[in-house]
Amino acid sequence: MNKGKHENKSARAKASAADLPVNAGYGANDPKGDDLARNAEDSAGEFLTTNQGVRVNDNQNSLKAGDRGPTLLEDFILREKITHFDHERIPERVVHARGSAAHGFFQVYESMAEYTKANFLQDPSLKTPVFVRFSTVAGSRGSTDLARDVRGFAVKFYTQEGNYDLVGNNIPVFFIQDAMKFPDLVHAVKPEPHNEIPQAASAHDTFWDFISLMPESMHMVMWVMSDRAIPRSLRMMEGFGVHTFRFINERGKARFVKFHWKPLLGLHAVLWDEAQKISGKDPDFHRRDLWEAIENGDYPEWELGIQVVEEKDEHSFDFDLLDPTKIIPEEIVPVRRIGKLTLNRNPDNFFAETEQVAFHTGNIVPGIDFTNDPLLQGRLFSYLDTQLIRLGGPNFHEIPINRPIAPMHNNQRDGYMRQTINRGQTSYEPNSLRGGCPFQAGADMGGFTSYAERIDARKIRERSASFMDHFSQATLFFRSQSQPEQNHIINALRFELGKVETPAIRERMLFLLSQVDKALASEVARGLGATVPAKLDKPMNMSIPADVDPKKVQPKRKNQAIETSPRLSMVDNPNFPKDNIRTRKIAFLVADGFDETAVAEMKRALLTAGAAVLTVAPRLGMLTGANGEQIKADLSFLTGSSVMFDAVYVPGGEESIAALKKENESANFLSEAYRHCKTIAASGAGVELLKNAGIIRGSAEGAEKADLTSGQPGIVVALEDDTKMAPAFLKSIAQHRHWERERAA
Ligand code: HDE
Repeated sequence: MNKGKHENKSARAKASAADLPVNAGYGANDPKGDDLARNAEDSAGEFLTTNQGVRVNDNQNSLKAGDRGPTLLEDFILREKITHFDHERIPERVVHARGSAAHGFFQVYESMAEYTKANFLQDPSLKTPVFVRFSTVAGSRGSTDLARDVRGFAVKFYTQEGNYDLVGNNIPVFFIQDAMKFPDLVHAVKPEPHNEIPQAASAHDTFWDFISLMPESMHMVMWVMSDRAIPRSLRMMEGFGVHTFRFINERGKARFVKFHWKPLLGLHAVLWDEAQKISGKDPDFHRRDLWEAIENGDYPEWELGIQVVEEKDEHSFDFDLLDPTKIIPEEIVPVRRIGKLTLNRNPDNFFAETEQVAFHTGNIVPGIDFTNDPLLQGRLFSYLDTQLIRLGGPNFHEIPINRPIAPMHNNQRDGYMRQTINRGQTSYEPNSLRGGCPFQAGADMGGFTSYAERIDARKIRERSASFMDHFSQATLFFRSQSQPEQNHIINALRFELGKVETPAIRERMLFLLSQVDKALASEVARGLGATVPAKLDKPMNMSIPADVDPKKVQPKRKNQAIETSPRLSMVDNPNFPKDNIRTRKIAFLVADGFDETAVAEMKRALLTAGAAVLTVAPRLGMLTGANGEQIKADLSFLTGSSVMFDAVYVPGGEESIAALKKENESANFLSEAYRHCKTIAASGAGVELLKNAGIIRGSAEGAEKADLTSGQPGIVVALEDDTKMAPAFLKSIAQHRHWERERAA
């Protein structure tokens, strides 16, 4: 009888998966998709019911005593509906509350058996399902996507050996070296406790107060003040595992490993002015971009990179491999790209999947192991613990998005919301009553064995002396940036410290910055109308135990193997050639009377190169071209804005340009795109609109005809039809931004 019941259940599960609309995305060869389908529901063609399955006849009115009478307590339908509603919220994540996620898969390029026995890294034909959640750190669940912040990059691999979570960030280092400081860091960056201001911003006193007393944070501070903290798209940023982990192969040999995610669309950011404007125009900018890319079939892709270090080389660097405020420069240990992550399916339900997914650094599989990085060690405790309060009990592993596709059997029992109906008399081990089941797996049967690292030490509460170089890599990062990127860091610091109200905090920060780079500190000071102090009243590092002599724990620089690392820059990074415009968004400014041929030809060229084109016009509705052809206005100057685009094109058509000239917004649109260093193109009468916006001055006809540029970088113009125009425009967009213009400005 039991067997029959079981069969019915799986038949029903199959039926419900099959009933789902085709676009639900559960494709063949997607074991996690199939697993999720067991819980998916779609009400198409169904009656409305209560949670008990009773059909509801009236969903408009509560049950009352008479026409205008009080509502009756007996109204179980109303009570059930309202009670459920009252309990719809769960606590948001204490950090990384704002996030967006997608499903996909990972495939290794070739077997990594030499380094690791992890099953999902052996067979290039194996597609491992993944769920990836991107996030900001400081803001609450409803905060803007474009806050200056670190981005979380958390990947759950549903491997055949169990779930493996690589819970990383888009910045390869962290603010602090020891988990003990994490609550302090987070309290400092979150809105201030007395007035809950500001939201999703580090630009306030408590954050910089803390940082100014924690010199170990200076390397991370450089990254967070750089353009890395305001990505153009979640699809265009790197990811990093941050800590050093271990790979273990079948023979038990261990090596150190650092993980990287390299975006195939390149590495791009927006400007801070743009970020702030996007936060108003479209606070969901990153979430929308990720969602739309996947809906359009432009599946985001990253390559998984590894830096491998032999155990014997553990101490051969000028930093400690266990220190999470340090990178291994790629010039010293190159990154080998070993596989590809593709995101190809949006979640069906934000709450069920993106909100309820529970990542945990402790979720590892045989072949991967931890190191003694003190930040990682603390995380190993924190992630499981936080889910207990956030998801309400110990059974969150049963929530569909969290359950593994690998079989799961143990003697853990009961607790709130237990779903599994464990059969049998025993819930302990060893047992004889059930033949010892479930039984332990030997290492040869895939049983996890921890790496037998030798430990021979005293129990101490101390920071290793090998962790004390807080500035060298901050300097390396700053000096590896191009001039415009350095300017952005300086301006970001001027902005952030400019919002700090306590002069002593600014002063301490200026002193710390002077330890990174003297010119950086004096430039920031100039913007703040302050001077860099020659010394501090108190020791630099105030994050020290009560009984330790502060002098003993002050930062010490070590000689560095390299002076610059081009792979730390976004502009000059040899890993990311600026050679494509895939999925970039281009605005066409048009009005009635536009030049149809120019629009059609430029659109064709852009679409062929994988970009997206949207028309922006004085009003919505259909627009009629000079020869009577019609196109739809996708956005008006009210609903569209230049900050939502990567480049702008103004096609000709006398009437269209005359109409656009009358719109103040067209000049704003263009001058903002110009200020943000974006590529702007115009053809025929369209060139007039650029003149109208003050982008081209006087008559530039000679230059325009000669080289299709106005003599200014990123401004492509042609007075007459010119077949070279589209290629010139495309090449210019691929550069992403033309920073020379910023300097000129
Ligand atoms: Fe986290 N972190 N973290 N973190 N973290 C959380 O877990 C924590 C750290 C990261 O999309 C929390 O489920 C401690 C570094 C990501 O759901 C919590 C320490 C890195 C996410 C937590 C760190 C991260 C989190 C909050 C220092 C980059 C979002 C909610 C010892 C390598 C995952 C939750 C998602 C989330 C603790 C430091 C990445 C409280 C104690 C370093 C991407 O458990």
